Amino acid sequence: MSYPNEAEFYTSGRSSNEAAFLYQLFAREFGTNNFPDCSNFCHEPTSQGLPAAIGVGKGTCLLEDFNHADAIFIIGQNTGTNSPRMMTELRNAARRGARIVVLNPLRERALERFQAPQNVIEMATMTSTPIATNYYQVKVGGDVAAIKGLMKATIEADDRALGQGEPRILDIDFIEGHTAGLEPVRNDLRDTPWPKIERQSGLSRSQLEEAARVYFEANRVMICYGMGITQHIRGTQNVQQLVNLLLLRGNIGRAGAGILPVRGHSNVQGDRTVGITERPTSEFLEQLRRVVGFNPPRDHGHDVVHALEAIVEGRVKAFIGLGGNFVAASPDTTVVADSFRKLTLTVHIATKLNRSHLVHGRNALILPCLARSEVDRAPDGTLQQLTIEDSMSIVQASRGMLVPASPHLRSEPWIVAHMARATLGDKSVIQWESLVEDYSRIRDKIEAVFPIFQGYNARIAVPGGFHLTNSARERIWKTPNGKANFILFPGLDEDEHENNPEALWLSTLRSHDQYNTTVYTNNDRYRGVFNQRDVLFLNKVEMQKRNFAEGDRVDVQTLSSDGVKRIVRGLTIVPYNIPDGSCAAYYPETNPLIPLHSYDPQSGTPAAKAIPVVLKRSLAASPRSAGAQP
Ligand SMILES: Nc1nc2c(c(=O)[nH]1)N[C@H]1C(S)=C(S)[C@@H](COP(=O)(O)OP(=O)(O)OC[C@H]3O[C@@H](n4cnc5c(=O)[nH]c(N)nc54)[C@H](O)[C@@H]3O)O[C@H]1N2
Ligand SMILES: Nc1nc2c(c(=O)[nH]1)N[C@H]1C(S)=C(S)[C@@H](COP(=O)(O)OP(=O)(O)OC[C@H]3O[C@@H](n4cnc5c(=O)[nH]c(N)nc54)[C@H](O)[C@@H]3O)O[C@H]1N2
Ligand SMILES: [Mo]
Repeated sequence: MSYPNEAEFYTSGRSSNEAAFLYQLFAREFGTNNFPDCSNFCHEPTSQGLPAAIGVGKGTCLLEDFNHADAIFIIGQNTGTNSPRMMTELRNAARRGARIVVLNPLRERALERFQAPQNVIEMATMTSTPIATNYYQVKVGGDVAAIKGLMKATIEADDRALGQGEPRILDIDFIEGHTAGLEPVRNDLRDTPWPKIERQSGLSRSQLEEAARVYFEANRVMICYGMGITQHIRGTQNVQQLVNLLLLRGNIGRAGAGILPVRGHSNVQGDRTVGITERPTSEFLEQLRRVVGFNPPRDHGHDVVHALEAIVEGRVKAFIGLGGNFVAASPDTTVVADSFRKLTLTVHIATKLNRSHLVHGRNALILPCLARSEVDRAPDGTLQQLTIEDSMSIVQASRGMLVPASPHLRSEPWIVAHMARATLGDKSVIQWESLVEDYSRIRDKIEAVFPIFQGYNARIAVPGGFHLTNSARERIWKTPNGKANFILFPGLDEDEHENNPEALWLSTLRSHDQYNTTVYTNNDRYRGVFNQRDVLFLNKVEMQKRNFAEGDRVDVQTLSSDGVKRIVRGLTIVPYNIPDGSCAAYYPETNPLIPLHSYDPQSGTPAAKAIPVVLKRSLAASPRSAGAQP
């Protein structure tokens, strides 16, 4: 391995487009494409799964689509806690009579009823708006089966309509004019028996038929989804099955319809758009070479799991983090932390101290930086602007307003530029100092590399910013065959632990009062959990089977065949309405339970939402588990 490839350049998705663009320039001029990125933890199944299906790796919806949809599916996403702004759209849609269908193992309160904090009448009268019209508690990891069930029921209804000479259920014009690949998918659905779908999804045939009816009786349907879909061994296939379902009725590329991956960090999508990728295309690299004047490395680099593997195997010397809390967010935390301590150099550019800063290499730098909300002045005194791109591909500028925490703080772009200068010296062909004197110069470079940013500086001057065009939204399919593709996922996986009566599938979740690895309080108000986080949600049937009572403490151990013992001790049982065979606990405390090798092979996203585990009565003296913290 060459020397530059012994460095890993991690990004957490809070950085602006400007900082992210400079960061990838720095790493590439240094000589590597090692870009583990927090989207690898998150929506990589979207970025990997959608291009083959619809020709773009992003969602196709805009906020205004919520005003036109007749039905909105919310799958594996805890909107009330993690996307509170979207609740306004859902509430308005519910009030005008749109059907809202939820697929989630947990009954998330805000998706059942929502009290709008801005609504004076609701707050004063303690009333609320019902949100979900249909709520289905799919088993943890049961989504492929559930979505196949929805498609099977839709196709069966179409077969009946055809037989009775009634109007078709499938959008035949759209299918014939715009898509390819339906036949094998249809045959596979016919061959997949209902009892198997029921067993794997945890939902009955009649529930799935009812949900399918909502789907095909609606004219315009949106599907929104989150980590409950992506963080699985089959994450990419999950995403593609959602597209299949939408394509059956032409629900992509029309107002009120489409697919909406609900993103996490404010700029996780933008960072990707401006070049943070470990697998750059040759066209992009060629364009970069023309614009910036150095020859970027061509070999593909590391994503998160490959970076982690390299770190654990001792093939890495340096880790640089542009934001984030990489060690705590990672699977197999205990092993990962030990390996981090063997690195030669760790560097963190951060707004807040966190656990990863303490799990450091032999040389360690923590470089505090300005947050985007803080005032950032150019040398000439003017306020600098930064831009980000949201889940709907809207690019917007902002200027920091708050007084910086210290007069000595520098911005992310400034720090990246000066790190680059210090590392690359005069050999560098980039005018680092000049670029960070005025960030509009960085935007000019971004525009020169990526034609979709044409007129960048002028367009962000318009209030509301601008929309990066999305071909699939216009029904232009940038796939190799020029069509929207149904993508076959043949059969259904067997549940490898089905015959183990002890086994449960554990999902790891966020509470209301945390932002990823930052825990603000130990409360999770919508789920009714207060003053504790060391909990395990389990239903009463599974509790009785194991002779557990509310408040009992258990050790949770991963079932895996690699001989490594992964255990988190002393979680308190909280009886909860969650399907049989499933349980849930909070992230990041339970990350030591996720084997590093347990990830979606197509996207590299760790399977944080379905870990096979067994429970043992705990002998641990204190609820804080010894094994849980690195
Ligand atoms: N307040 C707050 N907001 C945040 C964050 C935060 O930590 N706090 N994090 C940000 C980030 S980076 C992200 S990626 C997003 C994450 O936002 P979400 O995608 O909502 O993430 P999670 O809370 O991990 O869990 C998602 C939901 O999936 C459900 N679920 C679990 N397993 C399954 C399953 O097998 N199938 C199905 N269908 N559902 C399942 C859970 O019950 C939960 O409701 O939120 C962002 N916004
Ligand atoms: N088991 C399990 N594991 C998971 C998940 C799960 O659901 N279950 N979710 C995964 C997901 S979706 C994600 S996105 C990752 C999160 O992984 P990360 O993005 O690595 O983690 P965060 O907790 O968001 O990082 C918080 C830190 O970022 C820094 N920070 C915040 N804002 C800024 C900024 O503007 N600039 C800079 N330079 N630094 C800043 C602060 O120092 C803060 O402490 O975790 C993943 N891990
Ligand atoms: Mo995320």
